[in-house]
Amino acid sequence: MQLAASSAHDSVSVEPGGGSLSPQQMVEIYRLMVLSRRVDDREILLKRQQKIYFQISGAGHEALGVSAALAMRPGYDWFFPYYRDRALCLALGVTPADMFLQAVGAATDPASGGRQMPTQWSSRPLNIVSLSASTATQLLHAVGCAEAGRYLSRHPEAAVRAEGDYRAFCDVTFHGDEVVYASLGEGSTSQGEFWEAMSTASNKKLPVVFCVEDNGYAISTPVEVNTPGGNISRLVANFPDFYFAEVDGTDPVASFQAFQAAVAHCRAGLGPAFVHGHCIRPYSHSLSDDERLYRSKAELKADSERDPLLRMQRRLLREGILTADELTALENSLDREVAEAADRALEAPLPKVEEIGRHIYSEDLDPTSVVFATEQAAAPGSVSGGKAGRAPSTESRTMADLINACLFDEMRRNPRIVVFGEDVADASREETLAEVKGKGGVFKLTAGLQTEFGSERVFNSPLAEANIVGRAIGYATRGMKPVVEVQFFDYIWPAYHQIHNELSLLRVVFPSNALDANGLLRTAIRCDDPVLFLEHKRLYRETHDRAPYPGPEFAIPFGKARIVRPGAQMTLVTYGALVPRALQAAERAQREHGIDVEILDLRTLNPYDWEAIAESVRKTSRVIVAHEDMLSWGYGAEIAARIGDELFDWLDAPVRRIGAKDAFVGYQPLLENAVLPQPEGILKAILDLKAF
Ligand SMILES: Cc1ncc(C[n+]2csc(CCOP(=O)(O)OP(=O)(O)O)c2C)c(N)n1
Ligand SMILES: [Mg+2]
Repeated sequence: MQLAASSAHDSVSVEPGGGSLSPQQMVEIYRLMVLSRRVDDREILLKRQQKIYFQISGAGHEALGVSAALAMRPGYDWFFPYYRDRALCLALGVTPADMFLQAVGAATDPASGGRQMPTQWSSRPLNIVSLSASTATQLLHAVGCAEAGRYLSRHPEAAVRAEGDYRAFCDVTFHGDEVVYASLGEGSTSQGEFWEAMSTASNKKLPVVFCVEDNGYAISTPVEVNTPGGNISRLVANFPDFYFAEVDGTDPVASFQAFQAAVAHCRAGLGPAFVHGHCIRPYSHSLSDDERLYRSKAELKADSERDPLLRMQRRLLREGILTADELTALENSLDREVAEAADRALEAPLPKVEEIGRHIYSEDLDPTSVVFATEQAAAPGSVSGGKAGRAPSTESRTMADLINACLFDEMRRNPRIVVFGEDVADASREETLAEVKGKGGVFKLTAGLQTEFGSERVFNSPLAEANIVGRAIGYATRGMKPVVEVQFFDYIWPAYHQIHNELSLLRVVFPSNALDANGLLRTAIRCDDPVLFLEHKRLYRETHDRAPYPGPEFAIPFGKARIVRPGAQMTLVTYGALVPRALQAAERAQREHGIDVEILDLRTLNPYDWEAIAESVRKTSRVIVAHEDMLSWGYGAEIAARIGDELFDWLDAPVRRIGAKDAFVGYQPLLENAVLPQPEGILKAILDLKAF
């Protein structure tokens, strides 16, 4: 048996043998390992009987899972496991009954009420954070979770409940020395998010235990295809401040000792830990896979000899901890427990179809509600913000200024807000701020925030967009309010995996002017849902859309369009950068052709103000939907289709759309203008539609 452990700063040897484990603990470890395997076996049976719809087992990984759980504290520490972690979850306190309820998709499934697939573990009381099926995405959440725990322990005032925003519904707990567990298979270490998570955990000395459960295969792909040299431990060995252990993951005692040392390192604040456990995968990847198609008989036989259950059983007998009869009695009683739990789950009530719309957005705070309708009440006031903050003023400010002002206001109000992203800090090397002005974002939206709120609340991220969004999700898990910036939309795609599969349900906001940007950003920050806040860089410093600073309570509810220009003969539905261009076109249409166009600025794209669209179209009977993005498969197609569907009887002409040509936006202004919609093109569409 190969046992080794080392860290960048010290060397810890792990001794063979039971170490500090008592005979009772050894029996308990075995009980949990067998329980895990039996739940898998029963689920496999149920799947074959078509009583459940998916199965992927934790077989061969039991020793690692149980020993990790025993080294940690359920409901105190935090857990970001992956699908093979059945034994971990059982050892933390998830019951076989909970697992079967999840497998049948029962209404009473405590993980998600039949929404998530089995093995997408989740338990609020145990701090097991719900996961998606994507491999390695959750590692960045673990990092953000650890950062948030550290922040809260240094700023306990941030944990206090507050009225007036999402904090009224969002309790925060922290202890100061909690550890975060994050696991993955060896194949998933190829994902960029694994390296991004390791980098940040190392850089910030975060208390995250990374556990690589190395069963040698990623479905049919062997380890050496994923990992240069075939051993992930060798590749990560130079990350600073880590505790490293490479263990036989079929041996629960060796694994427990490695986890104990790893957890101690993290709890003491020395940095993260990396436990690499070599285990086996005796049941193929999942029930849809047959490993005999790609693994040799000799290899399968060698694996079966390392079965962790078998090895532990032999050990208990050899060390006289249990007799053969006692072993049999234990296993029989587990069989009965598992069979009963499965039978009960099969009788459990199924979810109500009409409840599928629940749990999509916050049920506590609705950003479309009147709580956020303070538009009328707010009066222009003194300008918030770094430099201008002291001087009362009613002068017009740009969109960039009013976004910056809103960030200042909200950060002053809510100590749970952290701002991070590429180049958002004034200067990462704080000492230089004595002599330099500071950067504060490539568009200066975050200028001065670090100087006022400090580097723990405003800081630069690595140049890695998934890292920014993934860590933000981890912060939010702890009740924090991350306001993170992706520098340019062109580079949002590395984060898109996180946005689509992890954040998933986003409100989408696209302001067209300074005042809207201020009020909508305030709502975005105070509400309880994830919000994608899109800012058009061309609008940041435009002259036409400026506004006085409206005060620190000014908010605009989502889903309320703005009538930019009332009109009687045609409706133009638009948003963002096309609002000013549409206005130019509409004014020319009035002046030169006597056509009276009503312009609606949607302001938020999800939710969007269907009532406002319908009311306007019923009045005008002609409609154009215009946006700057490409026409094909664009946002406008959805709006146009709905108008055609629901307002057909009111229309006197087909619904028209305006969008960018299906081509790249050229660098040469001539080419750029040819691709993006211009006022002349909008005017032409207005004339065509009027003449129809
Ligand atoms: C991002 C992503 N890509 C592909 C998949 C499909 N997939 C699911 S499991 C898996 C193999 C994972 O192998 P490994 O990380 O070694 O874990 P193991 O299943 O062996 O425990 C793949 C390719 C996925 N779930 N997520
Ligand atoms: Mg694997």
